[in-house]
Amino acid sequence: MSGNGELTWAELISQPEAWAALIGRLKSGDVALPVDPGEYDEILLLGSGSSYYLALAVADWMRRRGFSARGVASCEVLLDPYETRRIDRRRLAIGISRSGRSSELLLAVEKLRDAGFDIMGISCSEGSEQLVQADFPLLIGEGHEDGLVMLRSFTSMLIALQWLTGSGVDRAALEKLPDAGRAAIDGREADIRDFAHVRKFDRFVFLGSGPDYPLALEAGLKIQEMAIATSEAYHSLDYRHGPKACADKGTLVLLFALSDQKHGLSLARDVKALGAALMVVGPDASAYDKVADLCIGLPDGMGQDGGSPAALVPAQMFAFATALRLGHNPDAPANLSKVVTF
Ligand code: F1P
Repeated sequence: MSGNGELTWAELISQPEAWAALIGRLKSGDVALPVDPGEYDEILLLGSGSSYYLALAVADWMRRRGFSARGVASCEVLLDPYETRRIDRRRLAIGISRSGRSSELLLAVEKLRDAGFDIMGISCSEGSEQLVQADFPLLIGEGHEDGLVMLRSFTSMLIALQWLTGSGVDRAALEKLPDAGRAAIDGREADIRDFAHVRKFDRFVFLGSGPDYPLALEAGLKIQEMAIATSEAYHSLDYRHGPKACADKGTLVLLFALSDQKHGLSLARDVKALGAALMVVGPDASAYDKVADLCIGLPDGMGQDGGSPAALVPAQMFAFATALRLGHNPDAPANLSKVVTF
């Protein structure tokens, strides 16, 4: 292998500082919503790859705050005429794209515009086609990345949209994120790296519920992109309904701690009984101390109504360490390009 993912690692550990800078600009009003989503009957968030999972995460967040929001993959908008039917409702599409250049997104947005949607675009790339074409562009420069894998672009765009559509209580919780990120990186990096090497894991499962489900999907994608391994992500307890048949000693299960501890602990015990290794991430991760192999706590504050961007950092670090264990360079993943155009 040539290269040890230096660029990717630098961008991964830069997240707390990027978030702090972004939160500073959000507080000062320098970054503001270019349009009021409250004026619309329906909001459709769309993106591809990580940006699709981000669309799911933000749609979930907005729904819990009273908006009628839905997340969808750009390709579904492009391919399914139902998504672009004309109806008599005020509709806003929020296109999400780090590069602002993904073909599906640009084509999907054109169709949505023809169907009567107003278009907001969020991107980390200044002057990108998506931002130029949007009625309401929003640039999050702190999320800009030179690496291929989406890390701080994902968390920065998530924080921005959470802040801009959240309440005062939400914003107070978001302000704690830079410290939470630093604690995970400075305090737990060695534990996570060691854990990634403790067994020759060859199966990677990510479980989460509610706001954590999109984060589980994104965590699984990090394993695919960085460690060039297959991964699975499920709604937490759904793991018992078939997927657990494949679990064995080579299986890593990362569980985003459940809001209901009784069900969470019961699932954790089942996972361990299958022989898999278990990592738990979340505000009450310590409750899993006696069951899990590794618990990564996070400060409370986001409550049960928000997936914490900081919860992704341990999963990103695990994927990075696994990539190196398997001899892959996260700066140059096989078969992937930074932008998919056609
Ligand atoms: C979306 C994306 C990335 C992925 C890959 C190709 O990009 O799917 O998530 O890492 O390299 O593109 P974008 O539309 O957000 O720029």
